[in-house]
Amino acid sequence: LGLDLEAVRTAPGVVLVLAARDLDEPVDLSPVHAGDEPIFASGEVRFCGQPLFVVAAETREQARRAARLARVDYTDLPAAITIEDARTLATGFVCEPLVLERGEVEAAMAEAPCRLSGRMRIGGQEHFYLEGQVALAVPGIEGEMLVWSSTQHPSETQLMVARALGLPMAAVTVRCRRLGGGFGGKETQANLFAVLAALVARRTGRPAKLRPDRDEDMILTGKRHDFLVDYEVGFDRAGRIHAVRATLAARCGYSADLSGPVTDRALFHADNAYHYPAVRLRSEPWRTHTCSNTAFRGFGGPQGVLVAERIVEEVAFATGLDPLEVRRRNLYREGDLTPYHQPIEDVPLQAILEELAERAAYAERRRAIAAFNTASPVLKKGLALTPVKFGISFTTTFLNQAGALVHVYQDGSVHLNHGGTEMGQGLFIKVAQVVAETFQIDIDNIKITATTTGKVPNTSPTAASSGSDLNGMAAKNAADQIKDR
Ligand code: QUE
Repeated sequence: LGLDLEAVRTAPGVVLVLAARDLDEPVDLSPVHAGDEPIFASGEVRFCGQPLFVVAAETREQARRAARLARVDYTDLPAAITIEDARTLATGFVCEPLVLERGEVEAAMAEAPCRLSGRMRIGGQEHFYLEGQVALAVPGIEGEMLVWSSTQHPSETQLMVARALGLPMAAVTVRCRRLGGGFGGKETQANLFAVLAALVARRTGRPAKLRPDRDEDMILTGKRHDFLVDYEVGFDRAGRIHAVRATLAARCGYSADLSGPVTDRALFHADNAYHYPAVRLRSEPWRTHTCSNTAFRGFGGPQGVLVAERIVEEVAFATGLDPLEVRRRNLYREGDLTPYHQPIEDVPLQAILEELAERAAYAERRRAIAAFNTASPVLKKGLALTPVKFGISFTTTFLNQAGALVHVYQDGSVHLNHGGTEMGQGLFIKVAQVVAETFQIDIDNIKITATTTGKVPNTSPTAASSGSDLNGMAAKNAADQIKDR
């Protein structure tokens, strides 16, 4: 109903206050669905914690104190907080649902000797990167902007800053030496802080740094998608699965962000390592009035895998078979088709699983645990051996590319730069090892330098289990070319 920022503007140390109405053009932060993610709420607040304005002051402490002085008048609207709420209020989807279908699922389900159905809830998760979100924007000559950002996706941060400032991408440089952890939480979510810092730097002509406190960071930024899954499985007394039907409903939050590819990937993993002879899987990417959920290690894959494993455990319970036996009997074999119609080739699953079961003494340990549990009324133990099929690389296939820039100087020292970001996973060392191996030199001769959009353009995010493969090959390609010359 109203946003009164007078007390904020006149607070000690305040240099600038910007709300939606102060922007020349609306600024949108949506990575995929344009117009879906305004930088500031105006008129309608779509989740508790959505940014309303930014305040710049001489010190961080002054800015934080001033921000508290805003006066906001609200009227409550019906809110969809959970997936069930979203269904009741019919808030709709943030993007198109996906359906994966193969075989005659209705017939196979009807003809299966046994059937069971269930519902499972999979919780979300906060990334809890040790270093919080942070950005520093420094205005340069002729409208240029240099941004240090804790981002897993410098090229997208560059694009967002350029759009917000009405600059060509060539006038914006985004730099990142390393992140204090990412886990998916800085793939798109870093953009907000970088763009806010850049907007302030542009207006004031001064460097601007934005570092939210942990609580603000947690309230503002997206998390792992929680899911509500309804499933039905047809099977026989030997524990063989005949048919699976499942709906994977996800809480996406107020905007699409990466929820499309996340919920797609949940379906791509809802078979885990098992052949479903007939299958129908559907995603429901629900819009809710909560923070916009985002990439998080596995990117929907873990949620999908849990569905398959719950089904296996239910079948084991219903048939009285050991769950490992149910897993064995349903493992993919050469020539099987996945729900996404990919033929399974070169499948080592069976051999790996048998070797692990043998070497880990699975059967003996299960027996020992059963004996322990019989004798122990309160403390209980458990043991599972679970295979995983995981699809590394981006489902948005054009993102499966990388670049590197390698210089060899007169003294033989090597300057290595590539498009990946280092966030504690050891990527920089791995890529340096590739270059050292290619040149047949000691790794001490290689200087690894900060990731910057000024050296390698148009990079993909460091994500999708692909950072080492993509950037390592780009660096190898560069080193090979230099060696050939
Ligand atoms: C893991 C993934 C994907 C990912 C991030 C991950 C993935 C994918 C995208 C994606 C899609 C569209 C975009 C974008 C990223 O991100 O498969 O920036 O515009 O398609 O951590 O598997």
